[in-house]
Amino acid sequence: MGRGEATVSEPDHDVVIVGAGFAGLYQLHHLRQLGLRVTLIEAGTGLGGIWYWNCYPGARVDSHVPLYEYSDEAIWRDWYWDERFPDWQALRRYFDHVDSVWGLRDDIRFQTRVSGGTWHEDERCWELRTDGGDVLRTRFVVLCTGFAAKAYVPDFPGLDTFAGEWSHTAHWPQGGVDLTGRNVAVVGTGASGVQVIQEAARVAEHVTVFQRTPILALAMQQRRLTREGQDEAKAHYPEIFERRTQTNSGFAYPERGVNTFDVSEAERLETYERLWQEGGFAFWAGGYSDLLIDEAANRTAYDFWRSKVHERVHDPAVAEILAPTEPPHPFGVKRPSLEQWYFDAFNQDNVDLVDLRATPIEAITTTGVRTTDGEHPCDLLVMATGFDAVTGGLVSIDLRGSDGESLRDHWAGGVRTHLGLASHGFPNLVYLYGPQSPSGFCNGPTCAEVQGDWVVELMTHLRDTGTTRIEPTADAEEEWRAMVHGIAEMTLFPRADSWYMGANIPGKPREMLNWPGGLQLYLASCRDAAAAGYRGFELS
Ligand code: N01
Repeated sequence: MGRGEATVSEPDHDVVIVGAGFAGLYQLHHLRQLGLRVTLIEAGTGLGGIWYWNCYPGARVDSHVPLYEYSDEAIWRDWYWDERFPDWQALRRYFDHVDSVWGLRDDIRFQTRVSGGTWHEDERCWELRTDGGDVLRTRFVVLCTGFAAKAYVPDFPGLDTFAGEWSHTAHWPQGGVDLTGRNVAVVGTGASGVQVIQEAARVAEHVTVFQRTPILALAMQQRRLTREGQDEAKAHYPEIFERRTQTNSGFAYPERGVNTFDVSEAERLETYERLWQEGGFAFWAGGYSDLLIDEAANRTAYDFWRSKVHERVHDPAVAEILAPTEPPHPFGVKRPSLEQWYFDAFNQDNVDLVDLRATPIEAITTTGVRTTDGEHPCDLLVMATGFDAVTGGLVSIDLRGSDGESLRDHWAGGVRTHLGLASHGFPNLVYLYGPQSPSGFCNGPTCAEVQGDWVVELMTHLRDTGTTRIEPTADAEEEWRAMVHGIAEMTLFPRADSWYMGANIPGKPREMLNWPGGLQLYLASCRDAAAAGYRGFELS
């Protein structure tokens, strides 16, 4: 590759990237600048990754701008948003703007899905296969498929007999589905469910919400943004972008370094109220340091949250299902989502709440959803049932490593990675936003840049040293895995059946799937490894 002394024949590509979201586009832009021959493969017809697929009514990002965008001034200088939390259409326009600045499309193959790949040791290259029957030969593969690339639809009996329309939120028809006047049923109350439910409540004739676990949703506090306001704010963008790389969540909330019981109850409640009014994830990521570690501390946050919901929901019985006295799990260890009028929707006559803990789903019928207390008719069934998150998208590509083992088999007994970036037995393959990396615990664009920069530096090193093979050792994997699990055990995260823990998918090993030690310790580990000549990797 490039300037170094290649020891083996050159494949067609230096790098093939999979996925045109924040991470993939960043890689394409920067790796091309190294003079590498790079192609990006994308299954959709447009840019944006998750924002291409998630086009259900109400889909909008839970991280506010400018934190949720690239830090490159060439991009933000001339870009203006209408809202603090943009919707999927605005995000798609943003990605088109990114393309107009970085000029990416010519190196992207759209409507192409990578179905599998085989490592060829003799030639030190990957042979990737696409669903269209093409083969690409490349020295390196960078998977940027995101943590939510594989939708999960529960195996409800009778789903195939449903006579109305149904869709998973992440497979929403690109042409849209009008909810006006429809009789809508929504299964699932995660981030996707909350958004589609509050939208449906405004226009549908009737909405039935099927809740299994209450969502501890926070107030979004959406605001319109003006052009003038953004012009003023742009003077501070460089500091803001710098700041987000120095936090543990990739946001820019000040990390207070104060524990919950270090302050009086009055001060604590004042702080909670201020964070609540700030909106977004401030209440989650900008509060007391022991929130996710100390159960009693956590309970104070839960009780505050619960009081906010009960203030808004008129029927106390409904409020108790949405926000029970006893927490379903500690606050914030299952991802909270952001809501605008979600809780108010339950005061409307056209919205019903079904508590699946009391009356579970038995089957989908031709005309609706049957629970143990009877049939709930609908003509549009929305599965907001989430994802085989973090690992699902990666293992659904049939990748065969140096000994012929698939990535799926390599992880069958639990995920093994080095630095959440690469796996033993899979040379020249890295994944961004993947398992055992900050992934679901880090603001997406921040992670795309800081983790992405590490990969770009790695590729620069390989190019400059003529290195044609890199693979993590089995020992390094074991060490990283032990560290991820050890840190997770010190937190309250294992206490929830969340996608963070792989616990939302029946049969999936229950384990911490994200790096739980914060972005700073993660970056320090990555940088130390690089400074020590890529410790934990074998290079040749
Ligand atoms: O998925 P989820 P999501 N019977 O897994 C329920 C990101 N995201 O698509 O909690 C009945 O959170 C399940 O119930 P339970 C964001 O990171 C971001 O909403 O397992 N119900 C749960 O209520 C988010 O965290 C944005 O008991 C069943 C729901 O389905 C992640 O994607 C927008 C069930 C799944 O919730 C995933 O969010 C959307 C069953 N058999 C998504 N199986 C924004 O940034 C599952 N459920 C705005």
